[in-house]
Amino acid sequence: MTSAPLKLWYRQPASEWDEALPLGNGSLGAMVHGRPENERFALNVDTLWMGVPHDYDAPEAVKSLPEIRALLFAGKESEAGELAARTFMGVPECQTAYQPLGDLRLEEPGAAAGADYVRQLDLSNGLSLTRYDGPDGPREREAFVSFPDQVLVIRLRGPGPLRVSATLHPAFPHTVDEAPGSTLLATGQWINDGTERPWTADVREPGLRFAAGIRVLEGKALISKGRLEVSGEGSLTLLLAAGTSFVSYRDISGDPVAQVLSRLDAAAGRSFEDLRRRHVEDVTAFMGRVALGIGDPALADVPTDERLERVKAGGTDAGLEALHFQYGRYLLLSSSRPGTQPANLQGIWNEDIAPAWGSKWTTNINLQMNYWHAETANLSECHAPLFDLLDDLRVTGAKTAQRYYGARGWTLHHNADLWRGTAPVDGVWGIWAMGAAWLARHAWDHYLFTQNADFLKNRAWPIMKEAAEFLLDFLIEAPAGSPGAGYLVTCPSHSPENRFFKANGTEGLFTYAATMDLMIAHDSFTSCLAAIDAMGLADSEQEFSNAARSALSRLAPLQISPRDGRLQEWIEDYEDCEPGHRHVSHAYGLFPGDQISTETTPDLAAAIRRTLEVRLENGGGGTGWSRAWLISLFARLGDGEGARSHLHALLAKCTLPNLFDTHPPFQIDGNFGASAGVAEMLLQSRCREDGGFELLLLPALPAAWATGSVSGLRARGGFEVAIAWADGLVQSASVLSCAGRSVLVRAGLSAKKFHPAAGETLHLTPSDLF
Ligand code: FUC
Repeated sequence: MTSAPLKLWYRQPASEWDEALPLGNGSLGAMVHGRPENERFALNVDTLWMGVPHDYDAPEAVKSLPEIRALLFAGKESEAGELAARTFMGVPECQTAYQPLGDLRLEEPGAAAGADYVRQLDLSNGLSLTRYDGPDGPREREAFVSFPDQVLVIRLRGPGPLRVSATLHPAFPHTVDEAPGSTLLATGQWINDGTERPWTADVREPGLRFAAGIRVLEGKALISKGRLEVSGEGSLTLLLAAGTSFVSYRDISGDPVAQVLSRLDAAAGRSFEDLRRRHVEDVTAFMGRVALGIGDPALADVPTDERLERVKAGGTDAGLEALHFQYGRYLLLSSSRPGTQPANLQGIWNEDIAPAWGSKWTTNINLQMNYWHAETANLSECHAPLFDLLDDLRVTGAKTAQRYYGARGWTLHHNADLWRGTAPVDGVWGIWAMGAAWLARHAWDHYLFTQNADFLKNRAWPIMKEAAEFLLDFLIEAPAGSPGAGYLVTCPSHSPENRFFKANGTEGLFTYAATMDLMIAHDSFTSCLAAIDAMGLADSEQEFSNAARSALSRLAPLQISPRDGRLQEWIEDYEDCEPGHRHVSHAYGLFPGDQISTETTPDLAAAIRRTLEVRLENGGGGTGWSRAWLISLFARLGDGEGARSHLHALLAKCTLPNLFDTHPPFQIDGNFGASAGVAEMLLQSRCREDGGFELLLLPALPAAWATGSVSGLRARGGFEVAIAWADGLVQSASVLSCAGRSVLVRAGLSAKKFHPAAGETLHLTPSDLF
């Protein structure tokens, strides 16, 4: 089956930001509204945040740790919480927010959305196109944000004289001047204008300086009264560049004007065709790696918002599910490129001065989910900004580990911002020290997928080992008389962001040994031990290995509730305050972790299934990301219908007209998590005890995708896989081995082992597999 064209398209301009279409190169973002007469490009730069370099740690926190622990072990959660609220919270108690840059607006008198109006975004090449009417005939406006050339390029074409008036509207105080090269340049500095920002630091000092400049590449330019007037015949081309004074989380002395002018100078030295070709080559090289052919390609002729409406009305559209999968790939490619900041809660696209949750990096699910599809959906390079962030957090998080827990290694609580804050913030529920170990799994996974030994040794290992060292020091034996006595537990702890009722009716959220923590600790130690094997460091890391092995054997066990068969979320079998809570943290061991599987630990897998069922019976999956997580979890349970029902619900209930995920409001993790879920439905991979790898072809294929094909998915062990299937059965598969690892290929109940050489492709037919 062929894949349908990868286009989002509409018959009317965007009436609000949530309908506009995103362009980006990881750093510069633009939301294209497609308005003929008064076009709006809502702009972002990945480093434009509130604030200045800042250390959030409460310096004396560690002094109250023994008392907090003693109170928690004694079951006095509220007293522990009161003490922690006074002594343990970051200073200030909230972090800073990601900020919008502002707008580029284009006025084009006489232009209108006629009967043939169309606007579209082509995911395969990152080009946006708006077709509308001009006074002398049809016009086209094409736009793209180039990674190779670091500029937004806009080209207008049509018959008759063309005239456009361009203006810049930064969101913060600024001046607009003429700069060399007939550049209209806006420069300014972030200041606090008094906007109320919930869950956000109240920063008073002026912050980052920024600049944005526009220049004409094609056409006659005239700068007057803060406007760039452009005129010509046939076609006009405009360039925009933007930047901030951010150099690193410790240094904001950069020169944004020099950055903008040098980018414009470099881009202006090329023709429009050259800029376009370089951009298209760059994007297609990534987007073309994966093809997913499911559904009816003819539905691509229906506008995207109409297709979505049909799904909301109960319709089935597997092709829209495939488009949404590819959109998740496109959005990561556009918001996370080597050298940029990682994708935040909104990727890079944010128009609000007070964005929801500060549009930060929330690390108790959201940042991780942003990268769940980076490896499987063949965008490994897009993972790089996360590892750069982790390198910074290793430094700030090492101080936090010392100051809060007197521990080695590094830790991270439930949020990070541009200033690499790692202390607990927002409230006592922010006292959850497991962010580092969870994120370290990404570095390990990057190695597993790429088999890049150099990355493992030089980048992943310090991140992983130091996160595990923190846990070795942080874990503490639960004292006699307390639940879990004699076992190693995390303390303090919290199961993100859930609350419980104890048997005596009191409500709590602050605790010790939340199940998720035990799973993350298990994950951290087992992956470190596997990494030591892979690097051949058994001798030099003997002391660490012994400590990790011993801690593993002493971790408090996972428990199944004797009352209802669910996996317990806490050390005791508490009642949930909110049984349909959006977080399913204690399902971590099934996905993204691999401690639990239907084959190796069937009882625990069944307990997680029961946990998910009870959540769902009580209204669970209520936010976009929560719904997206369910797709991967049901895929790991081998339940294709379950997985697809959540993908369908995500589209029907949590998706905006531009296919952005809505929490609500817009939050990008649901897009990324859904793409990861789709990949997980089609292909799963895991490490085997014998050092080889295992691939599961079509482990959770739903009836609605009975016939189809996929190519370019990546698997642990350095494999790239293509599968074609009909009536739910594999027809053919090809497995390219990049690293020459042995592999057990499984399809349904069959399993066959192969030993491909590096660079060899196994071409498998049903007779090879069954
Ligand atoms: C966590 C979630 C919320 C939201 C926020 C950004 O606090 O519980 O639902 O996603 O992060």
